[in-house]
Amino acid sequence: MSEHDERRDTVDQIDLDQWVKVWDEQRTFQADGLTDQDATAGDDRKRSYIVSMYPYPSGDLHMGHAEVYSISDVIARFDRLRGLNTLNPIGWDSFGLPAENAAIKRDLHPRTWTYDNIAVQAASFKRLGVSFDWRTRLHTSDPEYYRWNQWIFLKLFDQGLAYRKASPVNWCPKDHTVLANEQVIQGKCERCGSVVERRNLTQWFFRITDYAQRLLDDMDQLQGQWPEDILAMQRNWIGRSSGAHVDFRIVGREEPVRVFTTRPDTLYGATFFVVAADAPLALELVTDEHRAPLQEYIAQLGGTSEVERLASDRAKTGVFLGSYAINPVNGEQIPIYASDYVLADYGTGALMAVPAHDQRDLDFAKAMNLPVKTVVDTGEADPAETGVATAARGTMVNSGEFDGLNSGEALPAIIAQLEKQGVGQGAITYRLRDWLLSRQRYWGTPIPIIHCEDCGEVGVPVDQLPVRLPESGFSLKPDDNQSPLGTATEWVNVECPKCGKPARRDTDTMDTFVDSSWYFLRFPNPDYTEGPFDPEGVKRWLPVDHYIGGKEHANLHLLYARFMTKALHDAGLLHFVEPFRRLTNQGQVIMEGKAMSKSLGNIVNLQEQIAQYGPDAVRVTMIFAGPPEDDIDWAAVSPAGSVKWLNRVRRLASLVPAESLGADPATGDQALRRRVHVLLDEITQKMEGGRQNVVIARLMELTTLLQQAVDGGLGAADPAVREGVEGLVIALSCFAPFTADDSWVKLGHEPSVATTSWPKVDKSLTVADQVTCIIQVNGKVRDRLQVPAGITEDDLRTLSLESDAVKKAVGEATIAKVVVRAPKLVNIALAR
Ligand code: ANZ
Ligand code: ZN
Repeated sequence: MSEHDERRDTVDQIDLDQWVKVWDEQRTFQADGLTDQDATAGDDRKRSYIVSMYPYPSGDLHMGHAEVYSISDVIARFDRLRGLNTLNPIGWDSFGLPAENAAIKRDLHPRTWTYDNIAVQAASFKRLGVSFDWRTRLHTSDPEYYRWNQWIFLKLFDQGLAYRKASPVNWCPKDHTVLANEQVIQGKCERCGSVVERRNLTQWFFRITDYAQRLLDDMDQLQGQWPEDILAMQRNWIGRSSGAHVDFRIVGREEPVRVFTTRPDTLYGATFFVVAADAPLALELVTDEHRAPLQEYIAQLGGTSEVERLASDRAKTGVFLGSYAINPVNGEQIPIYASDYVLADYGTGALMAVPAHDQRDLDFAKAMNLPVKTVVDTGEADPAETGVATAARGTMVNSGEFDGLNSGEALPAIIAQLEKQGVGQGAITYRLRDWLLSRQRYWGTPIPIIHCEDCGEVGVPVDQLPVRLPESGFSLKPDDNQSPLGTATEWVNVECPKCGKPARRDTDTMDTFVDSSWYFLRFPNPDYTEGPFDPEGVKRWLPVDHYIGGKEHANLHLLYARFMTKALHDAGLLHFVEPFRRLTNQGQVIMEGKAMSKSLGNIVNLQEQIAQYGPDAVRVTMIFAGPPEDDIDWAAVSPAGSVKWLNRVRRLASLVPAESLGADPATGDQALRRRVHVLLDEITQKMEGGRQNVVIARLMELTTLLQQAVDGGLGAADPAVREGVEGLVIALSCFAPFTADDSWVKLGHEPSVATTSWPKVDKSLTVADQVTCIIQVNGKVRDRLQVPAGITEDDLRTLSLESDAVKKAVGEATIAKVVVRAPKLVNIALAR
């Protein structure tokens, strides 16, 4: 049969739209008691809240969407069949830059583009048969949603967790907006690929660094439930370092400069001092004579990413500032340099350089011809000669009173001495920076702050929320000095809520990561008007039991959502501190080994696949391709094969006659039942373990087994056949909902199969066959034991010697020999 015929077989025979209608009408996928909680007051069923990361409406759904929602849908459908009250929500992450850029290109309002795409995606989700509870639907670009973004912002603002500061930031010259560090990939804008510039700008931040330690500590709760690599990436991103702060006095300056070091034990080896060239400190420490070269150096810095700046294999550059720092432990004056290998916003933006024991410092020392002084003897060759810094522990040398100590002991001793002298203390630093959330674009949540000359930053009173985006009177075309909201003069100019004087609205909008840091809290009641989320709904459904989405969010979204959850918990609004109990990251759908991209021209169109093979076959193919975490190479899978299998299931279902409906399976063929139940048992276990691809393989086996039973003379009417086919169809409904419901009706049932129960495995049928074993003592039968047919000789020997009848027959005698013929006979010979 050609592929073309296969396609007709599926698409023509199953009326997809009709099934979507049935499920809608029967409210098949609605969680119980979502809106009317009294209705389930006495309901002690466990609840299950399955969330897949909500989509961005960039166009129609693509293959990646089909994959992630296929995976999460299997989990939700399985839970529902297992009798859990299951909530599987859907919403849209509908603010963001692409809408705005598309709108500029097409001369539309970003809203038009966005909501048109949402409508297209919603229809596609229905065509795919994803079992969402549509009552949860939310769009973050609705004023009803972003109002609460503003409310949360103000809450954090009141608690000092939202603040504005000037700092060097990443600026995309093409998108005309700042970018978070996370949005800069190898020095380029994640969105448009332009080389990112460094600019000193005043921006809004959330104080996520206050939560750095808790973000680390609470990972204990996630251990074993989140993929290990994601936990490692988060740990790395938070980047905890312990060491000391040391204050260096500066010659001719009142105020000392503080550095952070992880190696206070190397303090005697500091031979120079380096500050970040782009930190204001560099301009403070430079002498007049050296100002011009410094400014020239700073001018060349733009565009180099942090990763590149820190890279150890990068040639070191810098300029002398003409000033000197004084080493607090020995009073030595060391020259101060500015360089780009020191980051302005890590630690204190300044470091003591110990070239003997830090490779970057050594490279810089070589480039600038500065002295190298070994203070920890590690037994390795002299760094000054080899050019290789020694980082290991060793014996202290050239370090005054600490000489001879092991450097591991010297480290706390030096910290203690610094503390005693009031020039330093033990310290912990995190690589994590505060979350830069302001953006200079239109299509986002307006920041609800009014700037007043007298009162400063004043929060918009909550009863005036939402601060709606202006509908007109603004220009979407961004320029360097004015963000789109800044051009909306009428909207900008308001009265100060505190003093009534003329004031100006903040013209920035929030990064969409703010929207997505709490959306999962609102799903249980997206129309709630008393707060960002319904406390009752949150109590019933949160935290999320299983969160499914892409690995690309390991450092961004997941960290922000964890932070927001903790901040809202601290504000007394949540009863938990971690939002997602369990996390699964699906792989990507790729083509011939490569990520799909327009430039490679290898994009597989989801709608074409659905049109050709039907939604079920596309879903089954996605799942069958491998474990959820693995990439799927669409060139290596066979949707046509899936179509064939699904058609086999449907044919099988149509063969089972009505007369066996309701028949007791125990009256059917027991040999077939045993094999069916062994498979169903394994299928259940693999479902629980999340090995969805293995489940498909077993379901295919089950199909073949049942087909052979029918063809092989047992006949389709045997109650054991019906039992097997029904089990197959119920389990299949997690993967191929249209085919399963179509088959369920063929089997004589009312729809929907999704409202039935997961097949019950009869454990007595899954144990291996038993045989009777005869136990003889000196040739006389003394006992008969029921043993598994596959029992080992050792087990059988032990078992027979434990038999009471055998013990009695042996009495005080000594056993001379035990001959075991597993599984049927054991002969025990006694000594004479
Ligand atoms: C002296 C020293 C001696 C250092 C030694 C290391 C080894 P982590 O581990 O990543 O936290 N450092 C401090 N502030 C810096 C900045 N703003 N930009 C770049 N580097 C900075 O790194 C901490 C170490 O990185 C600090 O310890 C400091 O160098 C450097 F044998 O101080 B160390
Ligand atoms: Zn005022």
